[in-house]
Amino acid sequence: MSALLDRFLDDAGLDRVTAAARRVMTRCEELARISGAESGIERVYLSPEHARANRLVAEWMREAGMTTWQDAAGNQVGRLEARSVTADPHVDRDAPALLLGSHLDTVPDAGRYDGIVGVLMAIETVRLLRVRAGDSWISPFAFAIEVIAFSDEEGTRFGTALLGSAAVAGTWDPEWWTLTDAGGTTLRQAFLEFGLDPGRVGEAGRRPEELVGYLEAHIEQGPELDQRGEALAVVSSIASARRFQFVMEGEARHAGGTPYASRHDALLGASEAALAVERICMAEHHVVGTVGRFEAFPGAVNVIPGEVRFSLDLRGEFDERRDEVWNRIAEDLGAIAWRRGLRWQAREVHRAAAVTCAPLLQDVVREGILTTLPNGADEPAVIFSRAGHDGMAMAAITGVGMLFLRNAHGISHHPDEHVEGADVARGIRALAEAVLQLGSESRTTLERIRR
Ligand code: HGY
Ligand code: MN
Ligand code: MN
Repeated sequence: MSALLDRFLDDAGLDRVTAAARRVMTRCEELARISGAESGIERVYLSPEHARANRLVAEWMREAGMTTWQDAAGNQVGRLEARSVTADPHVDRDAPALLLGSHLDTVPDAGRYDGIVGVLMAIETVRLLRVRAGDSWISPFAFAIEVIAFSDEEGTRFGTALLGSAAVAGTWDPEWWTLTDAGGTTLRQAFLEFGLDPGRVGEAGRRPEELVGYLEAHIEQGPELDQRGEALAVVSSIASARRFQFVMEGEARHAGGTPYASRHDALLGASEAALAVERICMAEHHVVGTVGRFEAFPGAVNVIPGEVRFSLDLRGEFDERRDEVWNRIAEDLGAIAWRRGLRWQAREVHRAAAVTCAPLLQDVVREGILTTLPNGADEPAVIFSRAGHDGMAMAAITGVGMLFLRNAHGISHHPDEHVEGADVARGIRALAEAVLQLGSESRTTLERIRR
């Protein structure tokens, strides 16, 4: 399929895409070395590693011709101004921006590509599409192109996710300031220690009219593309999410002298609860529940656990189904606690609605993927994302689109996470083509994206 990109690039076009993919892979390795953990990759919000990664990515953004800044929530941003439609090659600094990007933060013991590869592919897309205007680089379109490296998609440090993108979307919740990390540092203190002013977090907010849309490339974090033998997919929607922190309380007693009949073992109660989550969710389509954190107190080998603190990550393709499943889980927890003479409480620490990707952005991602396939190839895969993404927050102010890349066996949130350089090259081609397709749309069409 003749691609706009082939006409846009010079003869060395394909070599430039290959070189871009190689740079992405090398830079994923470089970022992987910025970790707060003794071994493995861990980069959390407002940490020294977050600051180091921002500085490095800002350098790469500037090298691609962008002006850069760190916003009031610690997101790293780069911008290529729009070409003026009135006078060429003048620059239109007030034009809305197409936002490309992903996140730089990670889970503990993370892989190298979750989030990171999307940020780097976005920078390479800018490098491929930029045009000269005097002594600076600008976007070839009537819209600016920005790359944003979100700072807390995972929620690893404070438990609630999408903090960086929530600030950009203007949905920051002041209640979050009292969230604490494992060491007891509040989000407010962490802001101050990072050099940010909590009182100015609102300045990270973007107005809908400032944006054309948000388009993110990301690894699938599931096995579907690998099983289909395909490299890329259009994302149709992103699963809704709810996260809870539980406390299950019983009685800490002597492990030897306490008869079973008088035990109120919080660990056994919480274990039954975790198994109930699995049983209830497995009976559902497109609802998944995971107990990822589980701590027993006092944690001595010869003491019956008097308290267990555990988490629940619950997702569903549709908010209503997810909420019905939550109600059934809560009922089961009540019955387990009653039968075992335990008390339980749950605190919801995160909630994000399911997001349907904007039709026009799905279309241009599909067009982009088609240009990476031989003529006559089947339609590209269209996948519902069970993984959460910053687009869930960004949907509050603009249209969201996503391009998925195959990652081996769908392994993610693990050091074995892997993506092939050849698939990254295909992904960059598809992303650049999608942006060019948007560039050929009229302003009124583009304004429909965010509705
Ligand atoms: O949890 C998720 O789905 C994403 O990787 N933060
Ligand atoms: Mn992740
Ligand atoms: Mn991610």
